[in-house]
Amino acid sequence: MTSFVDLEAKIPNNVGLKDDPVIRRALETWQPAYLEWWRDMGPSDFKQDDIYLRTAVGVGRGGWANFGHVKMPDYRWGIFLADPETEGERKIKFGDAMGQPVWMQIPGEMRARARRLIVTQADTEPASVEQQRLLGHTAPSIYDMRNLFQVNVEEGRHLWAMVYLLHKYFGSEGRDEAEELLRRRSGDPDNPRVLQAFNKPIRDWMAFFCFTTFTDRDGKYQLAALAESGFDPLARTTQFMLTEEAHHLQVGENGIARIIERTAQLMKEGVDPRKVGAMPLDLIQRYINEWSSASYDLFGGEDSSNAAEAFATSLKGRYREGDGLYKDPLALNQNYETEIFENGVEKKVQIPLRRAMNALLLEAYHADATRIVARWNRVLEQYQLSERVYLPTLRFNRQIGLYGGLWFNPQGEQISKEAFERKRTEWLPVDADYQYVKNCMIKVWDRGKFANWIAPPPVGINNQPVDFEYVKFH
Ligand code: BYC
Ligand code: FE
Ligand code: FE
Repeated sequence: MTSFVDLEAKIPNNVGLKDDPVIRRALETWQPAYLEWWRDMGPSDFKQDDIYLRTAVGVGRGGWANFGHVKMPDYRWGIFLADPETEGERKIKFGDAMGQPVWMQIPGEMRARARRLIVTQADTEPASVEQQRLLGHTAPSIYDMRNLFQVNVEEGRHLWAMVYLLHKYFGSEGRDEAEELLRRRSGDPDNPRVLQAFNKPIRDWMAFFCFTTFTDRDGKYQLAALAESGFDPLARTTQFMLTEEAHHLQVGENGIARIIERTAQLMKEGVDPRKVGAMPLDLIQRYINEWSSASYDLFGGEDSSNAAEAFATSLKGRYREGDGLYKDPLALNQNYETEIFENGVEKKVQIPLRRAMNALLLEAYHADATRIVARWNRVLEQYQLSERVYLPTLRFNRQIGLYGGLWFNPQGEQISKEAFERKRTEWLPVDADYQYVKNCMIKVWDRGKFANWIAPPPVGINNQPVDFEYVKFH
């Protein structure tokens, strides 16, 4: 079944806004507030410049990847839901409602929980744009600048995707939440964003690439879990968001790979990266440690009654639940085994499986991130260097969950607070690191030119050459 895509509307959409005047008017009222937020909190400057962006104009093959030069404030943020996979009724694939047809409206008893999940998801999108708003000024190339802005406009679209759900299915409470989403600010002590990692500063491009690798990857896993939802509009919205998310993850993975490549070239030539404004591996490692561990916390507690409820009510599934990966779609009468630490002694515990849904999702995430780090190490291998980067274990530097507030080394061995503090400057970035990286962030905006700390990409965007004019300055 293919939906009709209305591109002429004030708000491009494939959800039939034309025939839904109440919701259309509500969203058209929210639109100026959104644009005002974008002007104030979106990328600072560059508003008059033409950026080579892709814009979603449909959800079918290729439809979401239309490229052209656009001024960011003119970007066509639209509302797109993936088309239903099959004709007829989709059935719920997990939880207590398993086997029932998916819901086209949100059942009353699930309203509060669903709204909370949607607001939490929604809140991360504008937060990341706020966190990244100054990076354009120090872009290492116009190719990278374009990628930053592409990520930013799509996070803006993700906010639209969630705000549509709030307006359409959650009445006046949903409208209030949509307004609040434009009022909270990343890092504002009085009115912060909901989740911790979205209040951390993204100070520089190293942090940006780590964020898109590790924090956007939380997005991939959370969206995948929501894409299984019994609440059909949520499932189809998040399915479409995932197609955009893949690009954000590529930007991160390739960004760090290119930094490592530049560093490897210099090491091979016997040049100390620090002497020429490139990124030494130990510094890259500290950034990896910082952003991976901050992202682990985004999964919530390993043992969580919230997670159990979200699964039981068929609102949030496991990763690829619908692909039949799991023997028991009800997740009953099973335990998840993990280790806890009591008075410094490691001991095994059993968590009822439904309560361990956050832990399961986090494990899938960690396996994925492990593969990414292995690919980065292949770059070092290619340069015949013996040094490697690593991904810290799930226990390292946690604030939330079973290991929150305890002290572990990156390999996961429990250590004293004092031992951690002695090693802190080895494991996590300190002010001197931030200062060094800041000094390296010199803008390079000539076509086809790249800052000295990052290798050029092997190919350009959408079959364009690497030295294409990805940003036209005015
Ligand atoms: N920071 O039961 P618990 C993305 C709270 S990223 C602050 O253990 P639960 C993107 C929690 O709210 C994807 N608070 O965990 C990436 C709860 O509070 P209450 C975002 C936290 O609730 C890059 C209490 O602690 N999407 O898209 O099962 C760029 C106990 O929590 C944190 C989603 O997160 C934290 N890290 O899990 C742009 C999906 N962790 O109820 C975009 C929707 C926990 O006691 N959200 N708390 O007041 C969820 O599924 C869940 O809310 C969470 C938390 C997985 C986040
Ligand atoms: Fe997003
Ligand atoms: Fe993203």
